[in-house]
Amino acid sequence: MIAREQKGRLVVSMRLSKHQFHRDLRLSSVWGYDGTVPGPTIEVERGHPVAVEWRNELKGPLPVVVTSAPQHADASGVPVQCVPGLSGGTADPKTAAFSGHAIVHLHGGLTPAVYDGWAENLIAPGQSLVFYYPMDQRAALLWYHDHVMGVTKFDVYAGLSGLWIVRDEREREIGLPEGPPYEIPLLIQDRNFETDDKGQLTGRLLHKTDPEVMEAFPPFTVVNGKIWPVLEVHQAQYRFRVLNGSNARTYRLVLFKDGRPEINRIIQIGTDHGLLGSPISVPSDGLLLASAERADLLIDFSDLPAGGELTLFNTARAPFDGSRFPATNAEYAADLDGLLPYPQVMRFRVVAGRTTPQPLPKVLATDYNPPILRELVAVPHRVIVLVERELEGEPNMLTLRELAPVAENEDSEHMKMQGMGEMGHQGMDMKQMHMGERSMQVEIPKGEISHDYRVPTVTVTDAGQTTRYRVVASHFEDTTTFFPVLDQHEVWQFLNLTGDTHPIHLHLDPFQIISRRPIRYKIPKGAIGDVTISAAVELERDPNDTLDHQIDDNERGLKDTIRVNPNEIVEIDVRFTKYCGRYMYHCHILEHEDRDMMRPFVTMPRELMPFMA
Ligand SMILES: [Cu+2]
Repeated sequence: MIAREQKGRLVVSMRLSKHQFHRDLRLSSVWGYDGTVPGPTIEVERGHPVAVEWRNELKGPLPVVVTSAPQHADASGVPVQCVPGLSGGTADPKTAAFSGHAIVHLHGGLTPAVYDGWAENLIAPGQSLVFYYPMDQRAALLWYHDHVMGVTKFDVYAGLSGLWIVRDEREREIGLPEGPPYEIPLLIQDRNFETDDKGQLTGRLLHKTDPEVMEAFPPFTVVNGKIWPVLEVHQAQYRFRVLNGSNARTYRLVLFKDGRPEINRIIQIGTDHGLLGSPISVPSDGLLLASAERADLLIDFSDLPAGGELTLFNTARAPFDGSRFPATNAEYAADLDGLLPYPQVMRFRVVAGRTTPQPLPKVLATDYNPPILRELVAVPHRVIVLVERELEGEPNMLTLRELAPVAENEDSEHMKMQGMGEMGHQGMDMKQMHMGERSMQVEIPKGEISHDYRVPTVTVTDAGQTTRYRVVASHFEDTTTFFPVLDQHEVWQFLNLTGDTHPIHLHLDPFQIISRRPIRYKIPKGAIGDVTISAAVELERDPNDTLDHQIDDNERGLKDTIRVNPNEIVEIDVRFTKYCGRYMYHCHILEHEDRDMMRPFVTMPRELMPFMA
């Protein structure tokens, strides 16, 4: 769907329809944009605004069976998420009652707040909204997808996602392939299906979780709506626009030929927000893409004989925790415990028709520079911890905690907020909680140690300097605490206190990574409450930590989604430039975002800040 050909005015209808994920599979009911999976790819030109009328013509019920299986593994020890069928679970009646509320977010779009797809501004079935996209942004692969509060994971899984390509003159100067046959988008997702009484696949989509894993990691890899497709390619160089559009799964893609990885056949030229400064090779282990991350790749098939075949494998375990896997073993990456029963993603089959690749310039993008660290020392810093809260009788909750430094004279004020004002400072002792040879100081009432009465703080120790923080917001609906001023650089620090990698996404402008460093931390038992957390964090390596905490070359571009691995702090340089209003940032694992790893921020013009209440 090329916007220019329709004078920049597009109509996209969300519809219930049928889709065949594989030629051997029965038709699946889906919710799709224009009824297709994925939705139509929308192509726009930089600087040419586009208006899209998003029509909600969906009909319920949700075309996905949702279940949580009673056991993590079946009688033979196979994790239930690795196989089709409900695995003893019952279909969730609440999701079956959905009538089809929707809201559309253009991921990566520099979009005014009213058109950004706020998660609570729903379009009911039978309603429509016209969203206006200025498209004053560099060429990049964006994507549009559903973003409804609490149920994004089901709406996207049902089929509501599609690609959106912004084009510009810089790409044409470089001579990059544009459109078919040599530019091909690859939208990678994973899906599972229900089975009937005889164990036969019915084609009905299945979102299955289990008591130990609250994210769905379906076994079948789907590329552009097809399971394990084969793509015929000429003896030529191709440009692949790759997006991980899965709910939760991270992919580490390894191109394989004749039993060996062919990592060097791939040149990466772009990331989330378009061209990198120069062409680079992908990491030697393979190309990592967490949910919502994109890569612009050139793959040269021009030296291969007709009939040659290459396979793209995924070697990333799920849930992904940053751990490595050698590319040479990609063929053998199948790992049931790692919820990766089939590492195959797709195949390329070379057919006759030779074209010599165009030489690629050494310089690609010239419109951005790396962050200048000395200029970031004095800018506003925001600290966010990622935590997993264990709950009795229901799945754990992955959530964010926004922190603010505790001023020395602020403690008594803070205790009042905790409903403990009458105890005052006199009733408190300073006791030390030991963690190895280090210690964390926690204020507790005289007498028995009880976590109910602890003043919750997070201490962060960096090079001997300790800063104490308190939680200022936890849930999505808590008070907004982030009011970034337009054009002001900020440093956002994400500290991961969980065992999984989280792809953190900021709406609106792209950002750049500043640093990725190891941390170690101690969370006292029971210290993660509904809105609180006590933890001691040190910016040094945990002795049990095996990750390298490196920044890959392909992460040094303009990003909108960044992986934060376990035992890690990631710092990003954030600057919002143009649009004021209420936006969201969140983990892009949809099961996390829905429960409750998402928070608002409000961008403001500087001159209005003094008038904010
Ligand atoms: Cu997450």
